Amino acid sequence: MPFKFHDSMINDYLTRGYLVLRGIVPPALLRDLRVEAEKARELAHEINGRQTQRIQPVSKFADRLNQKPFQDYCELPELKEAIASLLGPNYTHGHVDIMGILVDPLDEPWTCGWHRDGVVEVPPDAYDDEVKAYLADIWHDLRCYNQVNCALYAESCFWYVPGSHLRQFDLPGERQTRQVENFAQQTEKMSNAEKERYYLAHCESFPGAVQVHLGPGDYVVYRNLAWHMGNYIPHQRRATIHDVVKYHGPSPKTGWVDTKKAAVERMNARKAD
Ligand SMILES: O=C(O)CCC(=O)C(=O)O
Ligand SMILES: [Fe+2]
Repeated sequence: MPFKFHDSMINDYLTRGYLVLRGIVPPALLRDLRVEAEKARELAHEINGRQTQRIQPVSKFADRLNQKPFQDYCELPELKEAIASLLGPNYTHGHVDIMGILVDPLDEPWTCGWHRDGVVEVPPDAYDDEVKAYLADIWHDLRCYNQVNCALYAESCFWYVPGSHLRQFDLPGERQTRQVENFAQQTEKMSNAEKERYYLAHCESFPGAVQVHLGPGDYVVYRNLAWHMGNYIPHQRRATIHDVVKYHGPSPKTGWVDTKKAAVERMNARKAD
């Protein structure tokens, strides 16, 4: 059945923080994208090692990857219309100079851990009131923080906490594990099956966590200030386009890089005291 946008999807996106546009990539384009994504997957492991989970951006590898299917994806009328219906004019859903391909690691299960994008860019000890105030100004601004996974093969790697994008504060049990947990050390002596179960338990134990199951050609757009994570298994193929929905207009707010830098300096000064 061809994809059809329903107005109720706007409410779903605003309240849950993520929305799956089921089967929005037509089969002919899906086939062409898979051909290039297979090459990208091999290239990712060739360049970044067997355990790597991504290659980015696609345009950097124009000598090895045919850009045409990715450009067609960026121009796809169904996606253009759906994003315009969801967010209004002046947004783009695909960019070859930003988009990556998320791929399965070859040897072992792996996870990136629970995080809120943006927040995770600041060390937990540096996440002080000034950083919070900066983010508070744009936290609910729909022009910012819209991210995308578009699955070329069925996959269930992505986990999300619906509604957590609506609050900047955390609830009991909501704890950043990306960059905080030493997963490699904790799973060092485990078999692959044990690691797989360990990481799955890590996903499931987070309060309110939902596993997002994507079919081939499904496009999930999500507020990435919400709690979310990726969980990767070597025997399940993954080739998923990873991109943002980008707003084209006056920048809602600048100075994030300086804000992060100043926060780390304040943290270091506190530690030196
Ligand atoms: O692999 C995924 O689906 C999520 C990746 C992610 O959360 C990130 O890159 O920040
Ligand atoms: Fe993320």
